[in-house]
Amino acid sequence: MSDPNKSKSDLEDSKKLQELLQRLAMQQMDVSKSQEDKVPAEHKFWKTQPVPQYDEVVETEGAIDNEKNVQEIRQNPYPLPGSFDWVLIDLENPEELKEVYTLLSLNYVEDDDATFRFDYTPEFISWALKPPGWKKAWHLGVRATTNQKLVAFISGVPADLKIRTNVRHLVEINFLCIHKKLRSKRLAPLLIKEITRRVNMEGIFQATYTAGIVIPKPIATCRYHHRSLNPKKLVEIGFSALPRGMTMDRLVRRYKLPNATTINGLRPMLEQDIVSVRALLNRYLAQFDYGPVFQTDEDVRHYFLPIKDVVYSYVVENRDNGAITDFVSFYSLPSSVLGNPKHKTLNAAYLYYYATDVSSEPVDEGSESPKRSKEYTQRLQALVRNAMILANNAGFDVMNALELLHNTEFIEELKFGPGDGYLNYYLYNWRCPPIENEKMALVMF
Ligand code: MYA
Repeated sequence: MSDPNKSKSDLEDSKKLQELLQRLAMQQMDVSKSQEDKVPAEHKFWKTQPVPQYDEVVETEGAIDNEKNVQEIRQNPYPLPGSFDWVLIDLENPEELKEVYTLLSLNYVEDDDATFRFDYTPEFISWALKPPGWKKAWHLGVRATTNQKLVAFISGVPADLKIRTNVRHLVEINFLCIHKKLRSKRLAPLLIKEITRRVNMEGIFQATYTAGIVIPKPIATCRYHHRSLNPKKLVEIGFSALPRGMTMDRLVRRYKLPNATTINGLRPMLEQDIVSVRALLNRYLAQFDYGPVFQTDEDVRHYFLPIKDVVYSYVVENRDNGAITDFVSFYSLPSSVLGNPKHKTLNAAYLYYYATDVSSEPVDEGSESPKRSKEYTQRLQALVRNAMILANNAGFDVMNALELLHNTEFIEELKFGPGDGYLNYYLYNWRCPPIENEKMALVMF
């Protein structure tokens, strides 16, 4: 006969042990205190997937599961509970695009206090999910059988990612969303398994994705930093607080920017710049351990040619010889301000990719934190400061930047402040030792 008390205490012991292991693993991973409460107690789903578990010390790099032939892959969709159906969303159809927009605008990522919720526009969603090589098979939805309402979504887009010395052709998974009324019913694992199957059917076996939550097992964790452009509005909506002893006037003065840009030859990127921008970006990004490789001009055209209210890109053209020496970009991702009587939308610009021909080689080789040349640091500061001026002129309230690339070269100097948010980076079916923030160069939406 079983002893219910004993089994309870066994259960508690094993739970405690697991929590301890997780805590230890997180210490190893350097997960900050504020991240700890984002870690669920156990991972019924993720422990079955080809990802390293928290206690695995990853030292080698490579696939976890072997690649399969198409015939070995499950041919039929995973069954959904009775009242739901899989659908492929046609994002070229404005009505279906609107349905995805509505699902996300009401149910996608919120901050911890439910004050802000991402409000990706239809134009943005269409841009983000239809890069060269996109597939409708990877725009996967779930509809309620009775009224055909779209209640869940997950997407993948093809990408080429440099992971240390390898370049993998894989998918970026994003926009996983389940209607608020259908949460905690284990629908997410089904969406993930079904998109995995559909990606595998195309001969791809790795994915990268980012999330605010901690699951097994991040390869990097990057903090968000915020640079106020419209400090008064940011205080009014509770995005930032008026520091003690500071008046609003002083705060406004602290973040004031000029209207005119300061770099000679800085101008919006044009069609004619695509080839040069591609070369410059690939050259610059090659120094990082985790970042995109732009394989074709079409990729660069898609991701960087400016689209109003979506993506903003600028080049610096040398007026003597016409060479493109620098590049900087940001994208527009508004958030709904929830329950504020005065403001409905927070207009946020997210720093995207940048590149320069000024050498970023450390000038004091061997020291623990590499110091780069003054010329390089000043160049990055000027580029991002000019991006801030342009974002401010375009009506953005804040510029956000992750702690990756060489962003620490300008974050403090340009008055970015550390935020509460962290973004964890993951790989599916690819072992990879942890990567330092300043070797990370992948910016996802
Ligand atoms: S990140 C953005 C995620 N979206 C949101 O945060 C929007 C608001 N939230 C929701 O819509 C729901 O809460 C979601 C979970 C849908 C997130 N990534 O159905 P459940 C695991 C991975 O009961 P729900 C983005 O889009 C969770 O740990 N797993 O939960 C990238 C648990 O598993 P386990 C997640 O709350 C997405 C299980 O799901 C996430 O109703 C990358 C619970 O399921 C998350 N963000 O729904 C996806 N959140 O028990 C992975 C929860 O094991 C892609 N879970 O802890 C993997 C690669 C696939 C392709 C491979 C190709 C080769």
